[in-house]
Amino acid sequence: MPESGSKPFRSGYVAIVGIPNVGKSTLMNSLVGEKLAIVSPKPQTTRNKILGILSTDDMQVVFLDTPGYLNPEYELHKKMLEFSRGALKESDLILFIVDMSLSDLQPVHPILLSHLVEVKKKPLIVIFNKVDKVRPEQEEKCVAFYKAQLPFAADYFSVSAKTGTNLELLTAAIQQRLPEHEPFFPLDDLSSHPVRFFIEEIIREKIFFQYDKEIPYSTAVQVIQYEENEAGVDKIEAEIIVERSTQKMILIGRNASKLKELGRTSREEIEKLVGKQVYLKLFVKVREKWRRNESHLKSFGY
Ligand SMILES: Nc1nc2c(ncn2[C@@H]2O[C@H](COP(=O)(O)OP(=O)(O)OP(=O)(O)O)[C@@H](O)[C@H]2O)c(=O)[nH]1
Ligand SMILES: [Mg+2]
Repeated sequence: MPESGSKPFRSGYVAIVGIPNVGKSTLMNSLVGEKLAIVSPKPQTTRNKILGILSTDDMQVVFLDTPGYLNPEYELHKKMLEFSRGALKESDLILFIVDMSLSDLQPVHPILLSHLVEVKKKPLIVIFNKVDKVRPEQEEKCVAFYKAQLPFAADYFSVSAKTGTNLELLTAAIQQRLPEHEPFFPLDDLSSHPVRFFIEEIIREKIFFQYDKEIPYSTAVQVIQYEENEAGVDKIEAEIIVERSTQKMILIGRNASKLKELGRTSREEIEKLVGKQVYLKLFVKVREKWRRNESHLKSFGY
């Protein structure tokens, strides 16, 4: 076990949960100090449980970013809820995130509440996010509302995942509540997902930014080929799966202009990730109603 003077080494799993779009992925990225989870202004960006690791001299926090809680409309949503529930079960500590900038105060989502009840022995920290966006009156109202709903919470923090306000305080509070344990991962690891997973997520993020309406929600991405070339450019082939041929046409665009643009923005970020030039080829494929189909969901990693 790493030694740090007389301080015991602390290590544990920390689940980050809440409804969509409240800033869960932004918070994990800021706490870890690296962009691991994709972020977009649209809800339901995150679909998996995403692991991000923060290690210091005397602690290792294994964050589990999760899909936002919602009322499930199809099988994919049910899988997303199971990822979130799984994260809660694996965790030693729970961060429940609230978006203070939302104009109407909503009670804790009933499914999330039921999942929290299942793990009620674990310490819960309520995080009031987007403090940079709200006036003090709104902050006070929001804090009072959720404190009344979750009086058993171990702690409460107002933070900005985006600007970093109060994140040091939050990190200290997390450390205090982690069990004494040796690190679960090598200290310089940032995550445990393979590079392919991050490449798929990067392409999905670019789709969230480039397309509207149902397109981002009807899309899955799979890397089907990754050919490393020591001396030259790595070759990556990825499939974008949509539910209907009309969506395929929108994705590709006139003269393939949209797909080219998607390929360019994705490639630029993938190159930053792998630290070298890559050649990225995108294919678009239709798999009718894949979001409702168990075997498709499985093969696309859900
Ligand atoms: N102003 C402000 N915006 C924030 C803050 N945190 C997150 N955001 C923005 O809120 C939006 C949603 O952020 P995400 O991190 O994707 O939210 P999420 O909770 O992971 O969303 P899902 O994955 O869809 O459940 C993005 O546009 C972020 O830039 C914050 O502290 N302040
Ligand atoms: Mg997210």
